[in-house]
Amino acid sequence: VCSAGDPRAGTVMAVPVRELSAVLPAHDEEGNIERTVREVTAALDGLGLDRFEVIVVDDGSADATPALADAMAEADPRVRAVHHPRNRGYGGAVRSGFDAARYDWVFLTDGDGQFDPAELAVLLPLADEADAVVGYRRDRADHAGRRVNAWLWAQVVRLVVGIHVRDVDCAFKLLRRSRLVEVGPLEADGAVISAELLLKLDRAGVVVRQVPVSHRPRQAGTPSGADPRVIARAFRELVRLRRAMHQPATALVPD
Ligand SMILES: Nc1nc2c(ncn2[C@@H]2O[C@H](COP(=O)(O)OP(=O)(O)OP(=O)(O)O)[C@@H](O)[C@H]2O)c(=O)[nH]1
Ligand SMILES: [Mg+2]
Repeated sequence: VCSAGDPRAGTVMAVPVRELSAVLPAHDEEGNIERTVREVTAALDGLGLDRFEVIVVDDGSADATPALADAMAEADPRVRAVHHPRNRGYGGAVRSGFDAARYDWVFLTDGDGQFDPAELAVLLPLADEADAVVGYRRDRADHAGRRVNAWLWAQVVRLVVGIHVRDVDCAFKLLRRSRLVEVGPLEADGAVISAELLLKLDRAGVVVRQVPVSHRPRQAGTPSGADPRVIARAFRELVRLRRAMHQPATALVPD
C-alpha cells in the first residue's frame, strides 16, 4: 500500500508540512513511553520532513517515565523531554507541549501508544486545505464501560459548548502552530483542553478536516479517564469554558 508519506506515492512534494513538532503527554507511562517514542520517531523519519522533534511531556510522573524520557532525549537529539515538577493534568501537559514546540506544525498524540503514528501519513496531505487535521477513532479499543463514559462526555460537551466535531477527545491532531498562537493561551488543565482547543480554533475560523484513525488497546499502565477527580475537574472546566466562550458574544450583541 502506498501512503501519502511514501515516496513511491509521488505525493511527497505536495505535502505542505516540512517541519513538525510531535507532542506526547505522558503521565506514569513507564510501560509505554519508550515504544511510543520509538514508533513516533520512526514514523516521522519516514515522512521525508526537513526537520522534526518529539517532545515528551512528563506530567509529574511518579514512575520511571521522567528518567526514560531523559535517556531518550540524551540518545537522540530529535527527542526532547519537558518535565512538570508536579502533576498538572492532561490539559496542562498539552499546553506545555504546545509552548515547547518550535516547528510550523504540531502533531499531538498520546504517550501511551494507543494511536498508530504511521497514520500521520494520511493526515499530512490534508494540511494543504486545512490548518487543523484531526482524527476520529474508527473503533475505540476500550472496554464497554469506558466507551459509554466517553460517549456520555462527548454528548455533554456537545450540549454545553456546542462542538460538532466527531471525536473531540481523539488524541491524533495535526495543527498549524501559528493558528495555535493566534487563538491565544489555552486555559484548561484537565480533559476539557480538547474541547477548548477545537472551540477556539473554530471561533478563529480555522478549517478543520476529520480523518478516521485506528485505536489500539493500552499495552501497559492504567487508564485514568474514569478517576472521579478527573471527571469532577472536567465538569468544572467545561462550565468555565462555556462562560468564557459565551461572554464576549453576548457583550457584542447591540441592545
Ligand atoms: N489521565 C491523565 N493523563 C495524563 C495526565 N498527564 C498526562 N497524561 C497523558 O495523557 C494521555 C491520555 O491519558 P489516558 O489516561 O490514556 O486517557 P485515554 O486515552 O482517554 O483513556 P485510556 O487510555 O483508556 O486511559 C496519556 O498519554 C497520559 O499519559 C494526567 O494528569 N492525567
Ligand atoms: Mg490512552
